[in-house]
Amino acid sequence: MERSFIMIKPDGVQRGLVGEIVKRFETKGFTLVGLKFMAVSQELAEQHYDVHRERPFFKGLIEFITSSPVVAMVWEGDGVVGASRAIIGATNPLSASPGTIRGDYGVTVGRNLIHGSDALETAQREIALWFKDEELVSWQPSAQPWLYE
Ligand code: ABT
Ligand code: MG
Repeated sequence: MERSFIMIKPDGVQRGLVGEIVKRFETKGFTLVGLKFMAVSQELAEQHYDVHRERPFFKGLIEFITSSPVVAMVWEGDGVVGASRAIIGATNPLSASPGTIRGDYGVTVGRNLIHGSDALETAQREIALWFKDEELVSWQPSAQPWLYE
C-alpha cells in the first residue's frame, strides 16, 4: 500500500497543533505506520531539503527546521501521497483553502506547519531518509473493512 512521509514542523509543535494535525490524518482513514518526536540535525535537514539547496531561502529553511523539535510520521493508505497534499493545502498558507491545515492555521510560507511528500518517488526517498525499516510497523487496523470495499 502507498505510504507518505509527513512531518509536523517546529511551528506546528510549538503552537500545540500536534493532536489536531494527527487527528486529521486518522479520521480521514489513513493508517499510522511510523511516528517519532525528534530534534533534526543539520545534516538531515540539508538532505531532506536538498532540492532547495541553491534557493535563496535555503539557509533560513534549515535554521527553522533545526530550531525546535518536529514530529516525523509515515502514513499509509490508498492515494495517501496526493490526499495528504490536499489535506495540508497550498505551500503559502494565505493561498491555502480553508479546511486545509495550512489554510486553517498558517499565515506565512516560512512557517507553514507541516510537510508532506509531493510524489510517490519523493515519499520513498524521504521515508528511507527519516526512518529505519524497524521503526515502521505494518499492521491491519480493524476498521479496514469499513474503509475499503
Ligand atoms: P514542504 O512540504 O515543506 O516541502 O513544502 P511544499 O512542498 O508545500 O513547498 P516547497 B516549495 O517544497 O517548499 C519547501 C519549504 O521552503 C519554504 N519556502 C518555499 C520558502 O520559505 N520560500 C519560498 O519561496 C518557497 C518556494 C516553504 C517550505 N517549508 N517551510 N517551512
Ligand atoms: Mg516540498
